[in-house]
Amino acid sequence: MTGTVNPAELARRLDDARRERREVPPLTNELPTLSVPDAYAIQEEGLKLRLAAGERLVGLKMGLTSEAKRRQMNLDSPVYGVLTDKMRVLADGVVSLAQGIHPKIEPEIAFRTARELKGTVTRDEALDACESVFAAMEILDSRYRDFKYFSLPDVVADNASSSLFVLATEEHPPRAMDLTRLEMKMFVNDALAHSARSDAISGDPVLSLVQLCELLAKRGQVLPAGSIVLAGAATIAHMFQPGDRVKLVVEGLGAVAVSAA
Ligand code: OOG
Ligand code: MG
Repeated sequence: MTGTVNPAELARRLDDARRERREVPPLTNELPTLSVPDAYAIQEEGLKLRLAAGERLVGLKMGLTSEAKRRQMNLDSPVYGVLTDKMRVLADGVVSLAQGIHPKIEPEIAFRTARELKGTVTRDEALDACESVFAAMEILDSRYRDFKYFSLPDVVADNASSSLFVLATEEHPPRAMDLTRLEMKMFVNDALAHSARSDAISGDPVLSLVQLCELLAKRGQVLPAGSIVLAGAATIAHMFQPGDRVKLVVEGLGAVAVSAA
C-alpha cells in the first residue's frame, strides 16, 4: 500500500458519486501509483459502506473475461466486483435511468453456487459446486467521467463498474448442457444488437468461476455457498437509453429482458 492511499476515504468518494449520480475523475489521475491490491482494498471499503446502509452481499461479478470487452475497455486482465441484493432487478423489470450516470447493458451467463469454493479449483469442482445456471444481463455504470478510465486499479476500486443485474426466471442444472457452445443474442427493441457464443466468456464461462476463486484467494477470501456469480459479458456493452427494451436469448437457458425508463 502506498503511503498516500486511504482506502476508506477513496471508497467514500466513489460511493458518494454513485449515490449522488455524479461523475468523478479516475483515482489514478491523482494517485498514479495506485496498485491493484490497493484498489481491491478500496472496493472492500465500498462494500462496507453498502452493508452499513442495509444492503446484503448476494454474490460477485467477473469482468473483462471476454476479448471483446477487454478490447472495448483497453485493459488486459479479468477483475471482480461485488453484487448486493439492492443491485438486483427482477426479470422484465423497468430500470429508471435517472438513477444512474451513464448506464450500459451487456449479455452474461450467471451461476448460483450451492457449496463454498476456495482457492485453486478445477473446472469440475467449480461446476459441481453450482446448482444453477442462468441467462443474465449486467447493467454497468462507471462512476468515472464519460465512463472513461484507463487502468485496472481505477475499475477495480469502482466495483468493476457494476450497477445492477438481472437473472432469467428460468434456471437450469449446469451439467445439463455444454456451456461452451450456447448462442447468445441480445436484442434492443427487437433488433439484434450483439451476439456471440458462450465460449467468448473466458473460453468457457465455468472458467470465470475458477478465475474468481483464484482472485479471491489472493485476498484470503472464499466464494461462499449460495453466491450468484456473473461470469462476464460475451460481447461489448450497449448504451442503455430510455425506452429501450433489451432482451437476451441464450440457447438452452431461455430469455431475460429488462426495460429502461
Ligand atoms: C468493466 C466491467 C466489465 C464484463 O462483464 O466484462 C464487465 C467495464 O466494462 O467498465 O463487467
Ligand atoms: Mg459485466
